[in-house]
Amino acid sequence: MKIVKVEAIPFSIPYRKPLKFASGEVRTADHVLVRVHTDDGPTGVAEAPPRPYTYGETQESIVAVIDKIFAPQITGLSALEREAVHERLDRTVGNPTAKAALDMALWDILGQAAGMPVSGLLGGYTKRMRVSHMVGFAPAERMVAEAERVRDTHGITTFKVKVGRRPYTDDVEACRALRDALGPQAELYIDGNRGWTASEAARALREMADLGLTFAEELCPADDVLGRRWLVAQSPIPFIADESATRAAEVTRELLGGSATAISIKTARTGFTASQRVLHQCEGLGVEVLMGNQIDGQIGTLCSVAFGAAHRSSAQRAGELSNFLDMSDDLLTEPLSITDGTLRLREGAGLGIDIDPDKLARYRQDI
Ligand code: MUC
Ligand code: MG
Repeated sequence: MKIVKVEAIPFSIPYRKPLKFASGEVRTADHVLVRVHTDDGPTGVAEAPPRPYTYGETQESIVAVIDKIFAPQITGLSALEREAVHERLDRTVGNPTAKAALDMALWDILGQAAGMPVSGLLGGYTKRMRVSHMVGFAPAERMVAEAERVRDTHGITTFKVKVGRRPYTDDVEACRALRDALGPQAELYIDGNRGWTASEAARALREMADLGLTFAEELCPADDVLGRRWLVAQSPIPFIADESATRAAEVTRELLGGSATAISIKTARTGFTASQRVLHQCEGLGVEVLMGNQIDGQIGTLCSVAFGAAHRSSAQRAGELSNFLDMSDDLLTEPLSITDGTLRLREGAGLGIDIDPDKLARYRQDI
């Protein structure tokens, strides 16, 4: 189980339709495939999605930090020495998705070695999760058409609506159009990706008070410390911290500071080890969690559902597991599919990630 080699392979797969939101947009999945090889058998696999507007990482920086710093630091350690691995990774600040991919690849190794699914090792709560779909910026009628298509094709009835545009009334209009079209049984919540000021967000929330929204996420910048506390104190619905709470200490700061009342867990940034800490922290504090999406491909989505389905608290709510639907292709030999609004776990040992070598050869950027 000794780590003998770590690969960081950049690959690029275009989206059929870009996803636009207040802090950026994604047109191509410029991700990094991470493979951790051991001396006596299993190779662990995961992917890291660069999100420069959220974490400062790029595809090039992820490859560089793994090749130049992390791989030399962890080579020679056993896959069973996860705490020692993290101690070494944490000598470098930041780089959350690079660290998370290494963590999840180690869990994949452990699952394969034990002949057991990672989701079972993590907690084994359920075998499938309800799926929430993210609706990006577009004119209101196109957002409605997308939600209806996703509902009719995949049975999804929970939608996270991207907001944070100016004027904020464009988003109020889009949310109202979605509620009118989807009816009262659909679950809607909003994510501003820090696009509004606290006062714009407060007005928007007031004007949407009759829409039955479940949550509001990151409506204004966490750096607007007092403005955000003021906003959260008057929010009629739980306020989710996403990019403001990317590690356990930030979760503590946001919750205890009154700047958030629910937490988005993203395995793409906290892997399984640190995601479990955040989840337990939230359970202990009595705070709701949601499985978020870092605009993951199918590999990342398999990781999210493995974690989300493993625990009672993360399986309560629909998880954001559908962003891969907009990609023109992916690397798995057997593509994921969402049916009846749910995504099933992969059976078998480890994470069940089986990479198609022809697809990898077609999309990799390093040869
Ligand atoms: C989300 O929930 O915000 C967009 C930016 C990011 O960091 O994650 C995505 C989705
Ligand atoms: Mg978010």
